[in-house]
Amino acid sequence: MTHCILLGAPVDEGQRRPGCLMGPAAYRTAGLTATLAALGHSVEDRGDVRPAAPGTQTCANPAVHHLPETIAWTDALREATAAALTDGLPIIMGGDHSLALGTVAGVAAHAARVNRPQFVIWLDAHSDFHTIESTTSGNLHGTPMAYACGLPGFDPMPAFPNPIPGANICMFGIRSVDPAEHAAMQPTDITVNDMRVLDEQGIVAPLRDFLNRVRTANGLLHVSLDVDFLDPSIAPAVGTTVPGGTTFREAHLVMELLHESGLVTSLDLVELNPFLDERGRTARLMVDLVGSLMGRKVFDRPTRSYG
Ligand code: 4U7
Ligand code: MN
Ligand code: MN
Ligand code: MN
Repeated sequence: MTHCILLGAPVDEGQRRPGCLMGPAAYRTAGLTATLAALGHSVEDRGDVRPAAPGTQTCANPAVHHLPETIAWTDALREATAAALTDGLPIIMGGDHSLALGTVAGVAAHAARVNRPQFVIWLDAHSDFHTIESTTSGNLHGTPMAYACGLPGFDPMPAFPNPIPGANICMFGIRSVDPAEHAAMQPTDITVNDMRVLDEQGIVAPLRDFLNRVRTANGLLHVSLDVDFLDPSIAPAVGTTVPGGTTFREAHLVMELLHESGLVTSLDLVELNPFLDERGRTARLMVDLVGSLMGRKVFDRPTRSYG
């Protein structure tokens, strides 16, 4: 059984639709602690992370907003995530996806400390591969993957500790990539399983390939789950809806296979905007997905060779 550490990250500054700051309260209300406890895990809710007062950093891109606030969140979440990793499995309850600037930096810092390679699985409609210089929306929730890869163009931010090689990153659910992101990803070794790949091959084979690589390398595996990975018809509580997302069963299957792999060491839950939800259904679906990730199943089966 696992010691799960809940960290609230009510980050709203990385995009322009107020409401993601209500995410941690919605996960608590939807019963995340009880769900994990019912599966036999111990749960420690460390409350909401509190950033320091923002500084005065600026950048050349006039579209960018809330840069000092984002840097303050990045610093606070990097430290809180790295600290939690020494004690258990951190589950970061967001908050918009700019929080991953901090959480992924925290897992990378921990990986360097324990001398193991860091892997990331990015479940999202978007590649989030803008830099502070390239973003045209100015919404920094579209940047964390490029930051984690150590791309230039993040000057006002703290340097990313120990950038993650593209070969250690696997994306699923992708169906919205801006031209600048596409160009920036081209030279990398990131595995981009866009929706076309899932339609043709299903989700099992590409996921198994990646999990086998994580296992062979004895890597740490961070999962970043953006609500818009899911089709908006089942998960409406998100600011950036993109049609053609994953189904209920595809999403649960990813979580079930991740559980069977035994490889997951940290998890982000991001982009839930409870203000846009329908009677809590998206929050409950996200909590149920965490249940599958942490071992809920209908029947016990002998563990198969799914990575
Ligand atoms: B999310 C976008 F233009 N690429 O940069 C941008 F399409 O965390 C969207 O994945 C970013 O939800 C979405 O604003 C960030 C847009
Ligand atoms: Mn995202
Ligand atoms: Mn997204
Ligand atoms: Mn979004």
